[in-house]
Amino acid sequence: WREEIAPGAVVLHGFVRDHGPELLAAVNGVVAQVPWRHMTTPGGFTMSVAMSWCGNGWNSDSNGYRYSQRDPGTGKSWPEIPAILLALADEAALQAGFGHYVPDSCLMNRYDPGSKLSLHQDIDEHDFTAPIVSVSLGLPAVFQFGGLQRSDRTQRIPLAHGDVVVWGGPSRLCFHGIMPVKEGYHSLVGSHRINITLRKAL
Ligand code: MD3
Ligand code: FE
Repeated sequence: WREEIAPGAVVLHGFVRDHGPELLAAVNGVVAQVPWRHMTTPGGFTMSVAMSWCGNGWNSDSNGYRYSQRDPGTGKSWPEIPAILLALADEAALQAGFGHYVPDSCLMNRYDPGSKLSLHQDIDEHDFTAPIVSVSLGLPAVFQFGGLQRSDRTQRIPLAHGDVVVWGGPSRLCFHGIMPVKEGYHSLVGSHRINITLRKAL
């Protein structure tokens, strides 16, 4: 079912529940080319979340975060966004009321038990008018969703395997994070949560 948790933030519960195997195959195809890696934050901390990506890729170093079309190491373009992810992003954005959607960047986050993502804003994209589509697979997690100030109170939203959330309009710049993922086992994904976010970055 469809649930609006804040203006512009729409949860499509179970939207991709029946497409787990194809989505996981798409993730694994990308990961074979861009292996999971733990990035360093601009503050010098190693993230507990492992990341991979396709489309415009993600770079974090002492200069902060930045999107780039190519791997600065090899000069090669990052892998293309798999067709199934483009189709799903378009369908989800339409269903959530944002119209047709063509993302140019896809970040994949892998959470092992204990991994978390601290409260932050996504402000490195060039176009804040475009929504972000996120897909949750595997172990469940509790999403923290706040306001435009770090100190604003947060609501906690459980996200399960197959849930898709579209974040646009006034929710686009809200602080958000993921609470530490609990130990567990998912029959398809194993002991991980995988989140896929599709964006217009450049
Ligand atoms: C709300 N990832 O990669 S996805 C991230 O589950 C990130 O891996 C989380 O936050 C995860 O930056 C949450 C949902 C999400 C993504 C972007 C947002 C929620 C958002 C931007 C604005 C508001
Ligand atoms: Fe984020």
